Amino acid sequence: MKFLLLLSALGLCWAQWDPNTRPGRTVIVHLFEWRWADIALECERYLAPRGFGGVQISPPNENVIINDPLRPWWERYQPISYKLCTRSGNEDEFRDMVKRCNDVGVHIYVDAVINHMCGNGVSAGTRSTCGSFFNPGARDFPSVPYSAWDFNDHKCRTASGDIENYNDAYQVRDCRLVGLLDLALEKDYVRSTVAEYMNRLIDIGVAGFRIDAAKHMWPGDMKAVLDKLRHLNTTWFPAETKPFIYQEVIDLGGESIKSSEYFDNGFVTEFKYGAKLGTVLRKWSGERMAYLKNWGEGWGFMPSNRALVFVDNHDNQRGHGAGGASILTFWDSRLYKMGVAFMLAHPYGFTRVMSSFHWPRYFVNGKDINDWMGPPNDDGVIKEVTINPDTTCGNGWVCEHRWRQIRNMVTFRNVADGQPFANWWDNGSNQVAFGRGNKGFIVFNNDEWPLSAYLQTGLPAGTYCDVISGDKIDNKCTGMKIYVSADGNAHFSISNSAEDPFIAIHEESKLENLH
Ligand code: AAO
Repeated sequence: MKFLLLLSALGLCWAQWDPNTRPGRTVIVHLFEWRWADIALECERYLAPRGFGGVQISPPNENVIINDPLRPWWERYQPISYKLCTRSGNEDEFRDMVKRCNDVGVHIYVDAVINHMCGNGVSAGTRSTCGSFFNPGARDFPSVPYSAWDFNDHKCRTASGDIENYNDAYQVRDCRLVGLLDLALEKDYVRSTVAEYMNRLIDIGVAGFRIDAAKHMWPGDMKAVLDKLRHLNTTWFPAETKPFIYQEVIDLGGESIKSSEYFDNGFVTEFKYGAKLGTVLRKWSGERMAYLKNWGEGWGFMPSNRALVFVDNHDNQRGHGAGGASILTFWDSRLYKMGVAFMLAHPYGFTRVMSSFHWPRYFVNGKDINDWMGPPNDDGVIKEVTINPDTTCGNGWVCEHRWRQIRNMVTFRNVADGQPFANWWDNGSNQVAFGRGNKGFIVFNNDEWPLSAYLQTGLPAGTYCDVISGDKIDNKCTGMKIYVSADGNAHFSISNSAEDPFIAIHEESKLENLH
C-alpha cells in the first residue's frame, strides 16, 4: 500500500517533466513564425518520417499589430486576447495542424505568453490580429476580459513602472518587462482565465507549453495556474497525462532569480548551455573542446532532468534576450552544425532545434538594426514554406532542421536514447570524441591541424556510413565510410579544412552484410 501510494505520488510528480514525445523521439524543433498550414504539412512530409518528436510553435493567440516598425516578429509577444488567430492562421487551421501532427506522432508545444498583455505605450485604436478592441492606457481588454484590477500596476514600486533592476526579484516579477502590461497572477480570476486558455489548447490536443517570461512570474503563482490544467486529450495521449512544461527563465548567474526556483513546476531553459558551447567552439576565453569532457552539471548547469537545451533561440540569434555574441546561429553555419551535433550527441538535457527565417542582418555599432524584422511575407502575409528539389527550404526560410548534418544527428540522438556517455577521447586541445554506449560515436576536429587517430568507438564491428558527410541509402554510403574492427576500434581522419570537420556513426548507419 505504502509502495503504491509512493508510486502514484511519483507518477503525479513526474508528469509535467515528461516531454510527452513518442518513445524513441527525443528532439523538438522550433518552427519560428511558420504558418499552421505549413507546420501540418511539415509534420506529415518530414518531421514524422525523420523521427522528430514535436514542434514548438509561435504564440497562437491574438496579438497587437505593430506598424512601426512594420510587422516585427515580436508583435506576437504582445497579447490582446486568447482567441486563436494570428498571422500563422485561424482556429480552424490551428486545430487542423494539431490533429494532423498528432496523427503522425509529432506533438505540438505552444509558446504561452501569460505574463503580460501588450505594451503600455501602444496607442488606443491600434489594430489586433482578430480585430478585437482594446485600450492599453485604460488596461481594458474586453475580449478576455481583463480590466485595470487584473494588472500589477499597484504592486510595482519603480518610478517608471518597468523593471529597472534585475537584482530585485520583486521588480522582476511585479513590474513591467520592457513596458508590457504585467498581469496580476496572484488573482484567482487571472489564474483561471489563463488556465482556461491553456485548457482550451490542451483539449484541442497540444502536448505542452513553453512558458514565456516565466522569470517574471512568481513560481507559486505559476504553480497555481498549472494546478488548474487538465490532462491531455486521450485521442492521442494515455489517460492522465499532464502537459509538458518548460519555463523560459534566463539565469546566467549573477542575478537574484535562480532557475532552481522553477524546478517544481517543470523543465527550465538552460541559457548557459548555448552561451558556453558557443564560447568553446569559437575558442574564446581560452576555452577548448577538451574541456567538454564533463559537459553538463559539471559546468554548473542545472540537473539534466530539468534542462531544456538549445544552441540558439529566436531571441539570442538576433541579439535579444541573453547569451551575447558567443551564441552560434545559422549565420556561422560551419560552427553551428558542430554545436548542434555536439548537443544532439550528448546525453545532457532535453533538446530543441531552432528553425529560422532569413533577414537582412545589418550591424551599426555592433547592433543589428534589423533585429526586429518579421518572417518572409507579402504585404504582411507570411509566405508559404516552399521546398526545393534538394529538400532544403525556399522563400527565405532557413530550415536548419532539414540540413543533412542536423537532421541525421536527430536520428543519432533517437538511436542513442538511454545510452550512457562513453569512450571520451581528446587531444588536450580541440579534437574530441565520445560515444553513447554501443549505439553511436562522434568525433570532432576544431583544431588548426588534421586529426588522425585510432579510437575506441564501443560499437560492434562493421562498416558504418558517416552521417555527416552523407547518408546511408540502399545499404550504401553516399559519404565517408568508417570501418570498426572486432575490438571496437576505428581509424578517423578529419582535415581541419573539411567542410564539416566532424564524423558521426551509429547503429542504424551500419551497412548490412548482404550475402
Ligand atoms: C518590444 C520592443 C520594446 C518595447 C516593448 C513593449 O522591442 O522596445 O518596450 O515591445 O512595447 C520580445 C522582444 C522584445 C519585445 C517584446 C514584446 O524580444 O524586444 O519588446 O517581444 O513585443 C528578458 C526576459 C525574457 C525575454 C527577453 C527578451 O527575461 O523573458 O527579455 N524573452 C521572452 C521572449 C521574447 C519576448 C518576451 C519574453 C516578452 O522570448 O521574444 O520579447 O514576451 C538580462 C536578463 C534577462 C532579460 C535580458 C534582456 O539578460 O537576465 O532576463 O531577458 O536581460 O532584457 C548578459 C547577462 C544577461 C542579461 C543580458 C542582457 O548576457 O548575463 O543576464 O546580458 O542584458
